[in-house]
Amino acid sequence: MPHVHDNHHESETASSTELAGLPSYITEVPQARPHIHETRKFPDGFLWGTATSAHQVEGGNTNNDWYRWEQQGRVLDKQISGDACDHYCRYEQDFDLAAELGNNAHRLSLEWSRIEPQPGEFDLDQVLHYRRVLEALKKRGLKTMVTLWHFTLPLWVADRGGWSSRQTAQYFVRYTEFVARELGDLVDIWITINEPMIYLTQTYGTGAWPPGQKNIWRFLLAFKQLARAHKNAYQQLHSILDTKTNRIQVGIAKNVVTYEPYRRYSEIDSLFIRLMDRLFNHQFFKWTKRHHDFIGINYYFHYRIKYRPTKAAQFFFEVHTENREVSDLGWEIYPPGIFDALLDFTRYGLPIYITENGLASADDGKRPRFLVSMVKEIYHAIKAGADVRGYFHWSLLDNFEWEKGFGGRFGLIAVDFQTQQRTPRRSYYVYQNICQENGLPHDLLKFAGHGVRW
Ligand code: IFM
Repeated sequence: MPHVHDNHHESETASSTELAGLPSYITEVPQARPHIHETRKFPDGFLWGTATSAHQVEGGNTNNDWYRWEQQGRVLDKQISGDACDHYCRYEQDFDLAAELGNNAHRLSLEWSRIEPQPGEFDLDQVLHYRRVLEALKKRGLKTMVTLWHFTLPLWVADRGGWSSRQTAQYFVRYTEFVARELGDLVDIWITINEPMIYLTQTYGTGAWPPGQKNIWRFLLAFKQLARAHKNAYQQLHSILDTKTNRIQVGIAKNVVTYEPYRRYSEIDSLFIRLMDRLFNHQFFKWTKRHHDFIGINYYFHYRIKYRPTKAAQFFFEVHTENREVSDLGWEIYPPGIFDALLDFTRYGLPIYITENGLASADDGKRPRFLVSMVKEIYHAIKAGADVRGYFHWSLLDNFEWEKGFGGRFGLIAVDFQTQQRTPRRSYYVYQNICQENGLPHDLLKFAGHGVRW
């Protein structure tokens, strides 16, 4: 008798029951299958990378709204980003570590406030800096995924109303045009905007991020403007950079939350999560139809939601995590959610990149298993029909985690913020194994548990 296990989602060899109209990943009946010792291979050309953002790693960003927020003591324990990881100066060393990791791609963001410190005035020295950064990646054989805007606004933009002002979308397109002309030759994949819904929730919803205005109207205004900015930037990038033989790829990085009713049989919880799914996960795409060449998914959250009509301040819901594995930040760890998200987003018929996925774990205790389990789910999602083209782990380095300061340690590489020393964690070597093999070797799978559903 063969040793039989690992049958979770293993539908590729399973026999199927025909049910008219339903997709094959639903109709195919998972069956026990013989033990496979080979590496679970990913498609050729799959991108394996890590992701960072300028303000979180560079250091020395003093011309944006986050700097001012930090100076006002609005970050946990009044921390400031300061030198952060000093990546602005140490990027060569950091990219050596990314290359040694076996990565073939890297996602980073440009700091708008450096490139355009004053309205319409562009700083060519900073452009040259980013040119060197992108060249450093190319030199190491890494493809570049570049985010134009990752949460920080130049002070002059913030002072003119930020995203709740109609002008900001125009400023953003002018900045996009400049970057496309100056750096377009070094960018492989473009992300216009990072996590619009998280940004809106944290700024005009909870007020934890600048400008810290809890205001539903501004929330909606900014929502519209972000969608407008993305559409215009998308068109601008294509009109400048497309050639007869090459159409560039432009998208966003969308934080996707998978939802589950906390009270399994509660109709109100179920109804509420459908509403949340629609608004949080899909509304932005509805407003920006035909302006995406791929779907970028940042996956961190699985919410077991209990609807609470009395909790307007928390958006009418509670998220429950009791008896669940959580990260250092208390976020539930739920790898099967990435499978569900990937399959859900096949509805757009576009290629998908996982533009972020990661875990806060200072002692790295949970990250190796987390990583293997996530990659396993992605493997199965691909087998079930999702056109996934790449995985970017958040993050290469420990970094400045916004209102939480340096507390959430997301790095495959630990950073000592006093000495700037970098120390690869155990999970760095686990990821290295995956990247070098372009897949999940059996030994790793064994270590995470073959039959895992987390
Ligand atoms: O650090 C953030 C990043 O800026 C956006 N996505 C989620 C990460 C972890 O919270």
